[in-house]
Amino acid sequence: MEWQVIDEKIKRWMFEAREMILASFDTKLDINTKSNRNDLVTNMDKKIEKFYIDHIHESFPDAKIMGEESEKDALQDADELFFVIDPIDGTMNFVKQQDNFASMIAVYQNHQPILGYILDIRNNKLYWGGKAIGVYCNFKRLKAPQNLTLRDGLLGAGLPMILNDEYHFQEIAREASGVRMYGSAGIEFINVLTGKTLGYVSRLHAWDYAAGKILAEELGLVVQAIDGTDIDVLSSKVVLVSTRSANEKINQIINA
Ligand code: 2AM
Ligand code: CA
Repeated sequence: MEWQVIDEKIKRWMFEAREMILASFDTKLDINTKSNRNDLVTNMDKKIEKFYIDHIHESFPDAKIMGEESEKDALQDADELFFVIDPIDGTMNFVKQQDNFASMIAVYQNHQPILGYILDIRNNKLYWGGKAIGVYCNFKRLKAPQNLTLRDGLLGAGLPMILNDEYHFQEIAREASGVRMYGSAGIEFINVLTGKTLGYVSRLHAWDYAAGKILAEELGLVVQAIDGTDIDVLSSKVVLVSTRSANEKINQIINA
């Protein structure tokens, strides 16, 4: 199938989802916890995921789907198309700030990643693209970010990395110009894609990093599971996305 056919539909669904999410700010959210008190799900996470899944089933009846809140097909089950969905990424920010959250979709064809989408809901900016397509913010093509060294830029991180000093994170943080924590993997990936930060490291599920990985690699950034395992199995792991130069330094510190 031509990627443009899939692309046109996904963009339409995502901007429609954005309208539904913005409209929900005027309603009372139904909020529940999942794995811990900081891991939230709302009626909107479930509604948007169902909205995406219903459209996928209708347009691509044979596609397999992995969604954060419901369906959990595996990549190896897919004959042709495989969709990875995070309806609302940064649910805590969605609830507490109504800002700094994203909606994300990644598409695999014949087991290969082909398209990634991260929609910054508040700013109405869709970061999208894929292999041999390039990466765009809405209609503008993004340039590859500068290959900054760890010393010369800001590093995004998930809080447990710092609290538990995972993988010598405190030493990594001291080497960087500073550490930033935005609370949404999607927003963090956008910051790395646009060169606002030189990297991001956090323990993530497949739906948190699938879209960002496709876009980051297309821009020459390096995406790695920090324990050295294969990242393409789409399981939960500590993921590092960064400039090539910062990746080398961070691995040096981890393996010292
Ligand atoms: P989510 O909002 O889609 O759950 C926040 O630190 C970032 O990490 C968010 O992108 C969040 O995605 C993700 N995350 C992954 N696992 C998480 C967990 N167990 N609890 C809270 N956030 C988690
Ligand atoms: Ca989510």
